[in-house]
Amino acid sequence: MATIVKDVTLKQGALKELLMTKHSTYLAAYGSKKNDYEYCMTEYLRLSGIYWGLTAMDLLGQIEEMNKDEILSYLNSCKHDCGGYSPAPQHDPSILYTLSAIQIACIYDRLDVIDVEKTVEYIENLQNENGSFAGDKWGEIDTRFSFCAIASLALLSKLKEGDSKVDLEKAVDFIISCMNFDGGFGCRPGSESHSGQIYCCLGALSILGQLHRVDADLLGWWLCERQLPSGGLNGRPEKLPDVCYSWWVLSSLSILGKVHWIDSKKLINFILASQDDETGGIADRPGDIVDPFHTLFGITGLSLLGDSRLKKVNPVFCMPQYVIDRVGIQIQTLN
Ligand code: GRG
Repeated sequence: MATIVKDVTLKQGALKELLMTKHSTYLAAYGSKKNDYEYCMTEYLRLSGIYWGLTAMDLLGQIEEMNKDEILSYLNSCKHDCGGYSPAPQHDPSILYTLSAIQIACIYDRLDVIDVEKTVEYIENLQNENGSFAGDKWGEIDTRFSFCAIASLALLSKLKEGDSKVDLEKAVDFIISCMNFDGGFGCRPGSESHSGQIYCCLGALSILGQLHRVDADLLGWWLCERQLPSGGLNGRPEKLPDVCYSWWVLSSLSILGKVHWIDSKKLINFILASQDDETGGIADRPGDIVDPFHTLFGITGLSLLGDSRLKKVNPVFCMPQYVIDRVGIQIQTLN
């Protein structure tokens, strides 16, 4: 039976230039339109949204255009007594937004705004007996949360023996138990491989220096099969391409030392064709509506592919490399 390849076609005359100024204008304006429908509807992920915008602006060399005092005061308003952070005030804290909070504080070199001891305690309390992590007090388990826990501890410089009660060995064992026959990883043991989860698992293993437990060739092959004739990447077989996989797939290949296994020129064309030359910003695919999430991952994808106009991004933390250097973290990569 023939396989049907779901894909899009890039238009003749599609954009071929990175619209740096348009993107920074779009991102800087995003936070100032607080009454917009779209802004109100995305409150439930606000703190991550701020991290996406701030990181993209920093990579574009425009971080000064962001309102630092407003951002740090908002960050503080999302802090809970338990040490966790919520996406917005009066929402429940979760490990997802706790990582975003720490990332924002690190980018601004203001880790002093975090109550490190409390936040480490929050993370410790989310670990289960089998090494997995819950995302919040409601208990859902997902390898995304394992990544958030490990990355948060790393950024807080709390990964050394005795720094926390987190059982790192068990954390690694749980991640490995989510590895599939195709070399990829899912959200829980037995779940389908998905590029987003693969990024999380490889990222956590890289931070903990455990990449030898991965079948790099098998996984690298699965990841480079995500590239479609349009040049865009999908997140798993038989799915449409999406600019965000220029991050989830490419960062994973970067950790494995295999970025050259995909056709970078075609991927660059796909990302550039997904820009909006009127509003600025990048969409999931050409012709769709732009948003800060896809704008960040288009830019980070281009940075990983070596676009010299952008600052270098770290493939594990999805933060500017100079910030990771300043914190003093050394990640493991292969080759
Ligand atoms: C520091 C960048 C960073 C992340 C923190 C939250 C997290 C850790 C990672 C998320 C990884 C993930 C699961 C990404 C995938 C997101 C996504 C576009 C999911 C869509 O899934 P489907 O099934 O889409 O709706 P497909 O493309 O499979 O149809």
